[in-house]
Amino acid sequence: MLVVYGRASSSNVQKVLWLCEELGLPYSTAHDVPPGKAKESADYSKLNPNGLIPTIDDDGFVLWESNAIVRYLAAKHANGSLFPSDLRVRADADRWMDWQATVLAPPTAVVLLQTIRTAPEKRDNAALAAACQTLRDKAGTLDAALAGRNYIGGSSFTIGDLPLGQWMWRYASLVPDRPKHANLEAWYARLQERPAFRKIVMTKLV
Ligand SMILES: N[C@@H](CCC(=O)N[C@@H](CS)C(=O)NCC(=O)O)C(=O)O
Repeated sequence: MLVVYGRASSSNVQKVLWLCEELGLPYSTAHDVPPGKAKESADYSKLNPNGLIPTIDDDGFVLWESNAIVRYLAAKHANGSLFPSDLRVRADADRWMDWQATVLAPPTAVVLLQTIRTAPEKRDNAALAAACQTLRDKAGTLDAALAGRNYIGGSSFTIGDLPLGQWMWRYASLVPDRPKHANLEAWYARLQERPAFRKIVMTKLV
């Protein structure tokens, strides 16, 4: 059986768990450690030399890097649906996974650290304000990309929506004074209709 290593509150773990729930894949979880503690286990570091979560073990095949895991599981179990068979449709959706990881994740990490993980009197308010503003601007980029589309890859829900969707929950939960973005809000409402999104992503941020 598929084993997903990592705590369920982690943004990167949620991409994988959400996909498993969407596909109805049986899985078990392991290594549910508090934030910052993932690399404290020598056994876990043998699975993932980065000491980061998630990692999967799929009947002996060990893989880390959340987006690579999502691509692998979707290609294996959802080829032609969440993993589009049309090369250009797939590439279109897929690039948003990398965009989330490289463009959205760094400022989002600052916001998480400077809000729910830091007492108000100890916060770096300048860093927090700058990260929030970056995310408001990038939300505008995503809003424009969603014009005329139900999902980021087009009319159907695909792998591209998973990293962005977990980010959207954090953006909507933590960033104040968000500009009105009609396409983004309509897409977010569509995600919230999905039981797997509500179960895995719309949970307490820690
Ligand atoms: N690029 C990696 C990043 C993984 C990552 O940074 N995971 C965080 C949790 S979201 C982590 O392991 N932090 C250390 C910890 O929680 O101990 C991926 O996408 O899998």
